[in-house]
Amino acid sequence: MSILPGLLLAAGLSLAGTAAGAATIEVTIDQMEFKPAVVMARPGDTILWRNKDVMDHTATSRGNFDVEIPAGKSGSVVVKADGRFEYECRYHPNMTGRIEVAR
Ligand SMILES: [Cu+2]
Repeated sequence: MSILPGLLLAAGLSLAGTAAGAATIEVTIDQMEFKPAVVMARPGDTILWRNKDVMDHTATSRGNFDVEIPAGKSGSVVVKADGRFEYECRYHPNMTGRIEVAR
C-alpha cells in the first residue's frame, strides 16, 4: 500500500512534463559560433547549448540568464517569458545569438 502514492506521484510528474509539450532546442557551439544563431521557442522549452570547442563559453543575456558552458560540455536554460532574448558569450562578445520566445 505504501508504494502506490509514489507511483502516482511519478506518473503525475511524467504527465506534467509531457502535457505542456515542452521541447528541448539544441544549439551547437562550434568554432566560436552559436549554430543556429537564432532559434524559436515556446515558454517552458529548454535551450541546450553543446560546446564542441576546446574553450569555455557562456550564453549570457543581461537580466535574463547567464549560462556557463564549459569546453566539451553543455549548459541549458528554460525559457519562461515571451520575448526576444539577445545573448552573447561573456568571454567572446563577438559570439552572439538570439532566442525568440512566442506562444
Ligand atoms: Cu566564448
